[in-house]
Amino acid sequence: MRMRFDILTLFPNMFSSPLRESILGKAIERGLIQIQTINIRDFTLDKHQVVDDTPYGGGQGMVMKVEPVARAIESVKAQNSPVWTIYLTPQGTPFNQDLARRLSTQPHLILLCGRYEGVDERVKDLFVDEEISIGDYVLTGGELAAMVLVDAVSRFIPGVLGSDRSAVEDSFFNSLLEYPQYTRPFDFKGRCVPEVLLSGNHSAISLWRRKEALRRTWVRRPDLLEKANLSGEDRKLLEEIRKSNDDCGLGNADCAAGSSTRDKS
Ligand code: 4GX
Repeated sequence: MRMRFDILTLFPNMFSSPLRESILGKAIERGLIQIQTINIRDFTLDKHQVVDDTPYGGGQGMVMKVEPVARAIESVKAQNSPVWTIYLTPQGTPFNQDLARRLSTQPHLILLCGRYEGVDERVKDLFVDEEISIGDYVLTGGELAAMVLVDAVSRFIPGVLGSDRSAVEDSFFNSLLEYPQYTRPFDFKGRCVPEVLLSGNHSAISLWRRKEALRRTWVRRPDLLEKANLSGEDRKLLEEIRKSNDDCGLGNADCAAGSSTRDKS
């Protein structure tokens, strides 16, 4: 069951490259997701294709007119199938991984991208099911926010990340930040890979990774630790972290000696 995204925008060209490269590009090729852009300007009826107008009551800027947006949304809905309509706005519900997962269960989303001072309020009253914000900052339009949403939601569609991976296993999903990752070379400008990762001792590696994930979360995002599902072992590791004067795993004390022999190449 492929998931469909219809993106309503005044700038459809913005979407051509970002959503068609790499993982999402392959997901489209394989028919797992379908992304269509619809130019709201194509739904104007006047000669000059006007999509905005001055606000009633006065004030700065322009407001997107209700009729072209309404006609664009109705043209998508006319192809029947149930659809959930989202408006991207700083006034919306904060977007997060849980919301991305919930939206991934919808078969068809309409993403409405506002420009200027936003859309006429009656668009939201009559056509929008949910308002979503990707964060507390102001963009020049909803397009980048829509791309963020499509990307994060698509990762939950089975097969999009490939058969051996799923977004459900991501550690953010379990409320912890990720542990540090390394690849070759072993020694880069005197900064070495932690020895435990070369030990071949899988239980020691797992323990180290869990501890570094906990350490990072404790240092950078203590708010996530409150919500995390911590085991007794996790609490013990956190106690060690609190007691130690470690510097987030960035210490590289034993780097110099014999490093070249440790390169896997
Ligand atoms: N998360 N923007 C919407 C137009 C606008 C202006 C005022 C309503 C009121 C954004 C965000 C975001 C910029 C999209 C302004 N709409 N969207 N646009 N942050 O900043 O989603």
